[in-house]
Amino acid sequence: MMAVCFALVYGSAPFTGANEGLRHEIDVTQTSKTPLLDEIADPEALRRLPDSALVQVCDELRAETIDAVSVTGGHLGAGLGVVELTVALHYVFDTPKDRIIWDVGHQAYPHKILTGRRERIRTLRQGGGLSGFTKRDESIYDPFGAAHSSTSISAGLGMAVARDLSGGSNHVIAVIGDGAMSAGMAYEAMNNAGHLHSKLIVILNDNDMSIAPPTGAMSAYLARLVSGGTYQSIRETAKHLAGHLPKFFYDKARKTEEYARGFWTGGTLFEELGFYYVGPVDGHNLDHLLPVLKNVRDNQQGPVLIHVVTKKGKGYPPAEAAADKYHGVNTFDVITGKQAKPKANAPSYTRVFAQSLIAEAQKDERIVAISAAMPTGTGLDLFGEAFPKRCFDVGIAEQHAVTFAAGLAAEGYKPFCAIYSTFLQRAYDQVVHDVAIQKLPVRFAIDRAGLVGADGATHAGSFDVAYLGCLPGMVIMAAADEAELMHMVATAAAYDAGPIAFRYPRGDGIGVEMPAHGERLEIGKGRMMRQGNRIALLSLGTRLDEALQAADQLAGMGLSTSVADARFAKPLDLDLLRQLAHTHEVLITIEEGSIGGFGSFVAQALLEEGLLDGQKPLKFRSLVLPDQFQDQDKPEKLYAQAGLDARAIVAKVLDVLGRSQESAKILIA
Ligand SMILES: Cc1ncc(C[n+]2csc(CCOP(=O)(O)OP(=O)(O)O)c2C)c(N)n1
Repeated sequence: MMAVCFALVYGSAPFTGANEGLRHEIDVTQTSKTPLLDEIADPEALRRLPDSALVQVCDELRAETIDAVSVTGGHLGAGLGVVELTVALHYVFDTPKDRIIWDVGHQAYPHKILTGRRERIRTLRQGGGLSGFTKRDESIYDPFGAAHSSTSISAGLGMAVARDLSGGSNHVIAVIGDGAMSAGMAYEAMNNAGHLHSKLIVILNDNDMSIAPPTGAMSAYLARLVSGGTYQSIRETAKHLAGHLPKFFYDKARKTEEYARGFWTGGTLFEELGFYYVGPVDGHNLDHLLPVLKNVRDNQQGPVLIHVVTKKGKGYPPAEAAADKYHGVNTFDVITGKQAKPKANAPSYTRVFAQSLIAEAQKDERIVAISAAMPTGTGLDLFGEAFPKRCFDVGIAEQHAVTFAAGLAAEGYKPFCAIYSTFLQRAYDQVVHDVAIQKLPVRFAIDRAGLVGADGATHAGSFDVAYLGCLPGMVIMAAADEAELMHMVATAAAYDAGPIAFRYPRGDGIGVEMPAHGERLEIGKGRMMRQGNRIALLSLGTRLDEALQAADQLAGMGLSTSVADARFAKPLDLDLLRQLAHTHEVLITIEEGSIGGFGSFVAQALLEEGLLDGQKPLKFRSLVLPDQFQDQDKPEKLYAQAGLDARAIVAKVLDVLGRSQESAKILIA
């Protein structure tokens, strides 16, 4: 249905070039009016169609993907680029018995549509809806969940070895992008795969894009392969590979020469790692894709890497024309491609970070900035414009980013490592071993702290306070608003005694007045926001606003409430803690983080200080994220579920005071 609508709007214009061969041969789109996608309840149904129907399936699938994402927002460009590949893989391989593992998983919307999830595709990334990534408990066609990049080859190799150990015969296919191929994990996996010689198929989906244009030598190397500079003729390659391949394999390869230019070229690096390299193959041309995949399926002996060249955003002109190829989009108008812009009353935290850092860097030329493939997401694109030589995008390589920063710090530079909370998890040993133990003053700018909404559990910044707070010498700040973030950037710029981190959430600030410049905060000192005498709310981060609202409501109930902003999770402000503990009946901490973080540090300090076992015991509680992974939804809903909004804070206070019936009523209302 959607395909028909889209064809009406665009005619056949967006689908140029890709499958001209098949299109001319059978001309399915012109002769058939019956939509095919409606008949494809699962890949079995797809496999019952003749080859000649697949161009039409691709056209409909592309249109359906565009229409769905126009309603939900989400990742669009990556999925559009793999429409033909998705159809070809499910057509050639026997899924779900054969395993397809999509790296990152953000390109899997067409795969979801083909694998029984079309009915729910317009619930993508919504509360209770489909995940924006692959997810094991969502479908048997998602054999491995993802969202963080560069895991597919390792997971695929594990599955291939499991198959070998149990005497199975299924195929395992890992589809990984050229961006994801910049991460160390991919090479660790290939190195191991070459050694184990298990039958694993890696499809390198090379669209010459990450979220931003890819950087680094690997990207240049792939470009050289694609540009033809290293193309070899099949005969030369056959000679080169003689002795490595079954005869039948390159007999087939020869036959495909006329339509698969460059088939069996010398993919030297991959070959050195123990893979048979096949490609580059035009990933939008089914005439090329199908025989290559069938050959590999039927003749595979060990690990094979198929280098497929695609275009991010393929087939949707606004996406193809966009600088980011519509990597991630808001809801949009299908005809114009114009995206809805949420109204913002305040600059985003990311922007405030970038502008504050630029201001600091103007004063101090030792400040440098590092991003791991997220220049726009972290705001470092702005820093890079201001200081091109002092800004480094190292690719999807968080581990390297951190140790690279440590090296810069060791030589007296002031590196700001801007990495989302969730992605910094990958570099934990580097934070411990290369930074913290050596007391190197690396500044960690931790964006997307707390719950992030539509991207769900894989992207939630839940754990950084817990995993950094246990490290000796680490200083951790959390901004309560955008002005605080500005001060924290200044504080980090001025702090040279060791590692320092500051966290801030996704999205817009709350619209506070911005100071003219950032001011250095006293390390380990919080601030009183409101003075009361019975209840004390001690907030870390942007829950402060909810704590203040809760204090208003509590005051309305006759409960005098203090509110303090801790600013620092480490070192703790012990004076502030003592004062709150001595002068209040109830102390409650609130944070956008997991158990084991700020609340746990406060509890430990209260115990150590003997503040919980005085004559009149203090009633202490700690509000943290629940001990479960929360699926995607609107952040405010997730925080309400987590018991971290004003209403839940009030309910908690009443509960602590023994007024549990009133508390329950508030929570039910
Ligand atoms: C460990 C990690 N770091 C950063 C990201 C953010 N991220 C998501 S997709 C992406 C780019 C992926 O590029 P590529 O693999 O080429 O796939 P494409 O989107 O081009 O299809 C990045 C950097 C991530 N998912 N995981």
